[in-house]
Amino acid sequence: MRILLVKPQAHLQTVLGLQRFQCLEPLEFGYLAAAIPPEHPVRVLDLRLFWRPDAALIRELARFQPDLVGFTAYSHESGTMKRLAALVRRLMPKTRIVMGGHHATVATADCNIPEIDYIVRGEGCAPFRDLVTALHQGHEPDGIANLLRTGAHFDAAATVEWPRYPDPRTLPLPRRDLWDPRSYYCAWVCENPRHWQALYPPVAMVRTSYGCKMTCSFCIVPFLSGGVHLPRAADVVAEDIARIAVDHVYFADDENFIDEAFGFELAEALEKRGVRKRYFAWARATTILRYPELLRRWREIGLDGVFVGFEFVTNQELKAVHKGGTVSHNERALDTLRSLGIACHTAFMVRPEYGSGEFQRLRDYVNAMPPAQCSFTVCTPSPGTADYAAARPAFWAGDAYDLHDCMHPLMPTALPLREFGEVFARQLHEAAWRNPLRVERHPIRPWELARVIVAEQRYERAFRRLYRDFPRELWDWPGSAAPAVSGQLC
Ligand code: B12
Ligand code: SF4
Repeated sequence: MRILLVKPQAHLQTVLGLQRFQCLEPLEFGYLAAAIPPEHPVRVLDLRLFWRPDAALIRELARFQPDLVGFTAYSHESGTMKRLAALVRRLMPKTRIVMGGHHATVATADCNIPEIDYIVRGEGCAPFRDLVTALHQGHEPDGIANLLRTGAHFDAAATVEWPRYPDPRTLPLPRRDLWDPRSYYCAWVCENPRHWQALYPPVAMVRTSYGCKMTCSFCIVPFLSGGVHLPRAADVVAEDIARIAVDHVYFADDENFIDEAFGFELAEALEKRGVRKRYFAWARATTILRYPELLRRWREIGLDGVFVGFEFVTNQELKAVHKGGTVSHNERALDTLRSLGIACHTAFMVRPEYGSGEFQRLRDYVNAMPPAQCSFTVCTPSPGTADYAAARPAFWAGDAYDLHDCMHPLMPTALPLREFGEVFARQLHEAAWRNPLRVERHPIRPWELARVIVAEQRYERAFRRLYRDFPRELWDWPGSAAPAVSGQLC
């Protein structure tokens, strides 16, 4: 079986703008490739890296002649993924097509189209291995857990339950030989950078655990993980990290430090092996406050930055989404990180119903904060959550998965849409000046400085033009009285 694994390129300028700051490895394919018997040749085609992605796919199909093509997609990429699946079907009618990843898991019925043969929900290693084995033996897969056939065989009842994540200790070490590690990067911010330290180093991605014990209502993770945090074996993760060719590691966990014992165990395992890398992790404010010693330990072994979901600047809003923390927790977590010499990436959300007053409040708050890297998204419940089901009747146009990038408001905005994007862009612009690298005037290599300035400009422009992704009649419509629009957005 010749297997081609394809990651689509996003169509939204907001996501492409974000990609100018970070583009991380297609780790999902490293796991899938490691799970199947080695006699099957596998190639990874990451279309995010191409100027002309369709042409790149056509070229690769002609060269490699795959028997099986696998696509992955977040929801905002689902339309592109379907279009590419149709292209593969047209050019290579005998090639089987399988779809997996986040969108396939949370919106499985949306992937039940003639251009796709199989859908894998949840963690993909075991179902993918069994699918490859069945096809290799010349029969259609049947009775494989979390694998659905499409069309007449589509089993809608099987999509009702969430797929349970397997014990991460059963997962293989991901293959990292299928892509060039130098193609992946992240704008790397730290509190005390070395002089002329690279701003855009090559970055690898590692998952040390899966899931989260918390229940924020907009987030899909509690549904997928059943409210459980599942770590991999510490020595296996240490081995995974030790094999990585580059020096910087971005963790793909939902929450890195929520399990204190595992956090210490992994730090020990890394130190014992003499692994010396720089790390970027994700953690809740409450975790940072609960386990400052764990953060200190990780600082010692190379933790440079932590992404913290601040979400909102009022306790009322935090309570409404069951964040389980307060504004004061956020502020103290930021102080704790800074006192440890760890950079804090503070992530805020705005609501579609924000007017000028709420945007001003957010601006004032951010401007009064100690220096921190800031990012902003639009609070958008994930497909599959109860919040999503509750909000859906108010969406501009049904599910609109193609706009689900947590940057496009899916519900009518209080400000006219054009103004919403403008105010959002201004917020990004001002917050960029709060970045520790700027505030503390760390020397940056001139070409990297130019690169980040262009990235900021493009990202802001994407928000200024965000209204163009919506039908024209919505562009200047006062949000509160927005008309119901049917049909496809974007
Ligand atoms: C790390 C991460 C990122 C990284 C990027 C990772 C990358 N390689 O590009 C960063 C921080 C940049 C990021 C950005 C964004 N992210 Co993100 N991200 C995650 C996170 C935490 C882990 C994803 C991951 O890489 N896991 C590690 C790999 C190994 O696991 P996996 O992807 O799940 O793959 C397994 C299975 O899904 C399956 N599988 C996957 N693909 C395929 C394909 C086939 C053929 C098969 C058979 C199986 C299969 O098998 C894989 C192997 O185990 C998830 C949360 C989560 N728990 O999934 C959110 C998540 C995927 N992100 C999300 C979102 C919304 C975004 C952003 C739009 C947010 C924003 N506005 O900034 C951007 C979009 C970026 C983009 N370019 O598209 C949402 C997706 C919601 C949705 N319905 O699509 C999630 C679920 C977060 C959430 N809580 O809602 N993200
Ligand atoms: S938002 Fe973060 S803390 Fe809340 S449930 Fe999701 S992963 Fe856990």
